[in-house]
Amino acid sequence: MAPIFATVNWTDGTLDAPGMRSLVKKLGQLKQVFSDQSAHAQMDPETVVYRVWWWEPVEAGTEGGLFWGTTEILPGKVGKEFFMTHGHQHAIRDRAEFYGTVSGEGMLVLRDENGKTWYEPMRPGSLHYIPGRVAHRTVNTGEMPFRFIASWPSDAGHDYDVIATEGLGARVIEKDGKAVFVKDGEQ
Ligand code: PAN
Ligand code: ZN
Repeated sequence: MAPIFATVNWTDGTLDAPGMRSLVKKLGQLKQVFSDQSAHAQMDPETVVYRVWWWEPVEAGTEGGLFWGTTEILPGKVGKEFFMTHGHQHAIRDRAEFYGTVSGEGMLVLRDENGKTWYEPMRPGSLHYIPGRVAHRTVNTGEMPFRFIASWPSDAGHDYDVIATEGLGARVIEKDGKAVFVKDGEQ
């Protein structure tokens, strides 16, 4: 097998890989994920919220393979809610994932299949194991771009439907100048 060669810059998370893929998510594509609909309506739908660059060294769907990617969430808020990713479960539910923080500060919001919701603070160097069957979303709670690296199974797939309709059971909002994790139904 020919060697597969890619490089990652561990200081800023940037990736250089053969056939690298990327996507951009703008505010207009994330309408339903933020709670303050009137604040959302007043913002420019072209505002970039996050970007993902990733490497698929094997074909998507390959059992036993791995993918590698960098996510950057820009700083910002919709109303009091910090910019965040859409959030998902893996389509093959038992597939786990690693996240490792490169720069900035954020929170990893998690929800298991029993509806239990919790979070892990993300800081440069923090490493996060997301078990299978756990829905996940990341939030930029700082004033700088927030970047983290992820590695996930090539057959995991992404299921966005549950998060789009039900959310994750909690939101991260600014209160008195601080990022606060607030469970649904709490103040
Ligand atoms: C990550 C996420 C990435 C963007 O690579 O896909 O951070 O978040 P959304 O997929 O929720 O938009 C990952 O968890 N892959 O499985
Ligand atoms: Zn994932």
